[in-house]
Amino acid sequence: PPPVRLGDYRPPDWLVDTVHLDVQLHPTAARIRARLALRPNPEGREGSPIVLDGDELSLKSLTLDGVPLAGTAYVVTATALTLLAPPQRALTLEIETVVNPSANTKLMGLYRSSGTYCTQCEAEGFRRITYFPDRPDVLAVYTTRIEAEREEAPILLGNGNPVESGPVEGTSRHYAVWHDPWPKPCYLFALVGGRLDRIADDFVTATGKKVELGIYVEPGKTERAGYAMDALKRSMRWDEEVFGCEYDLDVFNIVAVADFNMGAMENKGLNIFNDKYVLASPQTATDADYANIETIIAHEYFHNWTGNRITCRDWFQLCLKEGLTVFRDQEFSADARSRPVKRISDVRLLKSHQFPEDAGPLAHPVRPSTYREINNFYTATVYEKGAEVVRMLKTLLGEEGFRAGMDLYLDRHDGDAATVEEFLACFADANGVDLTQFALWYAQSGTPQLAVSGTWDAATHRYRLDVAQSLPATPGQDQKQPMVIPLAIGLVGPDGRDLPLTLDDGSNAERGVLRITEPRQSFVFRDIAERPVPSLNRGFSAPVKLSSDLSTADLLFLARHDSDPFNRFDAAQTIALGHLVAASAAARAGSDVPVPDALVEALGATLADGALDPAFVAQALSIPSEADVAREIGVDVDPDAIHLARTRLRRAVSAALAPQLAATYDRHAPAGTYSPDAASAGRRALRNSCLDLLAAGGTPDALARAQVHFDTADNMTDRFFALAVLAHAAPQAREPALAAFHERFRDDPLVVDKWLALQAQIAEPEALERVRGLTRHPAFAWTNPNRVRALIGSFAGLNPTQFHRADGAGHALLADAVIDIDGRNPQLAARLLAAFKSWRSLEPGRRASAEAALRRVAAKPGLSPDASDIVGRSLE
Ligand code: HT7
Ligand code: ZN
Repeated sequence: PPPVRLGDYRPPDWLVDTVHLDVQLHPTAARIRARLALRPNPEGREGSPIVLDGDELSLKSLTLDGVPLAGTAYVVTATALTLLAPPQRALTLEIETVVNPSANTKLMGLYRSSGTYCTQCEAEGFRRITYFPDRPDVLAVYTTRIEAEREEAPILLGNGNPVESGPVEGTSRHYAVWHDPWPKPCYLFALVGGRLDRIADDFVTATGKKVELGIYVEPGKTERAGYAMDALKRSMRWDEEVFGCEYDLDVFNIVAVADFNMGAMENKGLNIFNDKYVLASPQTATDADYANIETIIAHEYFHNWTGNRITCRDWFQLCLKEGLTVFRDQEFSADARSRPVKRISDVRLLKSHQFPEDAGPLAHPVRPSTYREINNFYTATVYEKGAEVVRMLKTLLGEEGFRAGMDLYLDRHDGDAATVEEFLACFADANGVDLTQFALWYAQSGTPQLAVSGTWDAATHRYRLDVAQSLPATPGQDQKQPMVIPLAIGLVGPDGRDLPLTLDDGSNAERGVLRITEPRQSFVFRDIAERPVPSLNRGFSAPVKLSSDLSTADLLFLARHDSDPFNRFDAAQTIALGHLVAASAAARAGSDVPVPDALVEALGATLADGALDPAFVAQALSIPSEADVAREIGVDVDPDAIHLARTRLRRAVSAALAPQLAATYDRHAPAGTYSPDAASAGRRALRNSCLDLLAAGGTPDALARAQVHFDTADNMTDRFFALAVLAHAAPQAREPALAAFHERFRDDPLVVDKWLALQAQIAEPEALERVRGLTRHPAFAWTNPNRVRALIGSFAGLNPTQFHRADGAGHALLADAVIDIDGRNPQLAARLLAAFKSWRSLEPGRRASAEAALRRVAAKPGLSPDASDIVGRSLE
């Protein structure tokens, strides 16, 4: 099919006011009767046919206003049901379809997960349930009657509020009716039927309305749902307090299922979750799992306003709900935990996932202008860069201006299917500003580069910053225009204190933010009596690649004194990265370069600073990843050389700081029973970082410490961290530890996923055979996305030396897996393929094997549109 283009958008020709669904659940033949009240759209084309989307549906009957339609009145194809010449007035269509939930391995539409019936409709899954105008700008009020065998599905859930339920007289079946009063697009439709346990709670909204809350999980797992419930209630309160958003139904339900293509889904009043992001107990979940649960519960809940009450006009506007909602969940977690640490980890995620996307063949704007397969645009660019764009809006407008814009957006567009332009207009109108140039952030792909240099004039006490911006060419975009970049800065005096930012004309850099709008700009600050060190892009105020003329000594100074915690962290990372790039080149040439004293000094000073938050110190101690170094090198990348350079650096740091690391480790011994709160998690993170760095030295002492840590751990965070240390650094201890861990958790699939993922990341040549062997392990299932992502996804995404093996076997393994998976679950296959996104930056030999693997996938007969879109763009 031809690509879909933003410029071709036309309003729908027909609207749907109400949808009545009667769903008879059955394992292989679920019957769906849909009654749609349609009317011509005054804004559509007059006299048009009714075109309803469909996919893998079996049509059983069709009536118009109660009269069966003649076979000549409509046409059914593989993708649509078209009523050729319908009367041009309000009318009722009744459509009966049958689908096979058990055979639905794509996990889109109505499917079964461990026997539970569930649905996934975003982006285009509703058309796999019934014929419908499956586009987000058709909003209707839904009433759903669900019927099933009581034995098989005692729980029946739908969107909105429960209306009635009861037995179907004279049968073993029962039913439930749900009504959702809020008009919604069909991608937010959901139903669930199954044998599930529930934890219940309630929440009283700001205006005093009581909401019944339920979290449904597989039988026997309710004890693991408590943290998710707590996170949900905190999210509901936060959204009232920070954005004035109150919940709008009598119930809010969450269901956790084991087979799910993504993290979770924000269906109105009935969120469906990958169980990985609901279930947690100290024995089975790590601190990172708890943090993810908190974030994702919040994210899906926040969609109730940003996504559901205000939805997207079309799928090009995806960032309107996703970027904004990620921004909101980031802010929620920042308020719930440490703001600086949250910012550091969000930026690390952005740099590791979005920057490579922007730099490779899959680069696309935050709001793309064309797509072949919308499922492939649920990307780090739309989500994470989309959130950064919203954050920049806040930085430019200030706290109050941003809130005024949000208030206007929530008020003006409640009930709408909106666009990015409409979103920006609210901020422009509320603040009396022009955001035309800002809108380029949505349209231009690629990561802007900022080159900054500073000059201090001792005679005039002036300091000048020269800033140049550029944006590299990206696929389909050769010519770029300058962006508006909010550059938060500080000028740090020799005593470590920030100097006043008074510009030459007497004005102040508002809130410490410079507005970069031109290709080249200079800013002159006055009354600067001593040479300052500039702290640039504080808090990562703009998602740019920044280069500066700061010396290592300047960076070291910032690492010690910057009042901005993000830049304190970043300064040491910049020193480490600079060294690793040089050391990788040296390793490739068969030599070595000494580790800069400045780096060891910076890390040592951070470790020694008792005033710092342990979670911050843990982040600061992390040496940039191999992927970070590869990205920095950019071309002709040799993963083996990078690995060697990084291993050497970690060993050197370990040797230099061993006594301090051991002392810090000892000082952070657990006190009391496990709690997932941020402060306790921070202490564990620091203790584990110390253990990791100590073990990088490979001394018998350090490895013995890791073994004790593993043997005595009383929670999953410590146990799994120690297992990882042993698996990576202690080949002799590896197998017994892995076996003991598996033995203990063999019946717990989410923990087994950790075990699979860890083995897939071992940076040794045996990893490939190990991964192959694990695909035959009884714990592994090609049909479960969590298992596949844990094993195959971790190998391709987190084991650069082995995935990019010089002999091409790693690339071949991924190609084989994708070819196999694609026939069952194209979305999963396409997501795995994205591991090739930086293939062009590899050295020639590896580049050739990556290309061969991609071409082999491309040549597979019957390749899905999902996978063929990714290989096509990757090879362009
Ligand atoms: N809005 C959802 C995105 C989504 C999805 C979720 C589950 C399975 C398939 C899916 N396709 C798209 C999740 C979110 O971002 O909130
Ligand atoms: Zn979302």
